Amino acid sequence: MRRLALLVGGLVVLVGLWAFGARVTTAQVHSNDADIALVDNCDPATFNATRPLCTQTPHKLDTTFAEFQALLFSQLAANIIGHPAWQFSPGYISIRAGQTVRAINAGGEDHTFTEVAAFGGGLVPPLNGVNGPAGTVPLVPAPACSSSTIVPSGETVQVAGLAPGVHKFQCCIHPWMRAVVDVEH
Ligand SMILES: [Cu+2]
Repeated sequence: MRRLALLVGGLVVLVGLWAFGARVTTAQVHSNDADIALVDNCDPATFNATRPLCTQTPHKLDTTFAEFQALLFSQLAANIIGHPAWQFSPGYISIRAGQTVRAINAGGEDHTFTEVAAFGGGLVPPLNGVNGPAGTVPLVPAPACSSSTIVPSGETVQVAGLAPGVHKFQCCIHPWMRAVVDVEH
């Protein structure tokens, strides 16, 4: 229950920060846009047992909360690995300067698509490894996560005006969801 309490606390903080976010806006579809899907496989029946976390989608999502928790940590070391069905896909794209990146939440849970200077933890302590197995070193939240914007299930955001070079994006709820956007010079 302690983990659940922390989770709720983290989500409250996250919702409180919803309104902020720099170059992320709701999307207008342009054929030239590059797409990254934010995906998960949350089973509504078990994820919503204590509070609504998982939206029913047309595609049946069926990873139970217990299955999600079982794959949060590596079996080889006390590292956060996260369930592999929670991911940014693809995890790397190369775009031309001036192209817009669209991040589409194709899963059932809330996610964020937040640019960070370096990959780090998110805003939900248990998902950073707090209270994890003995020996776990919790991830330190990425500073940019303090002003991240939630992308609800079924919604899309676009990120425009990325400078040439390498940009890192992560989910500030599930910090193993990551992607690199390489903007051509
Ligand atoms: Cu996420």
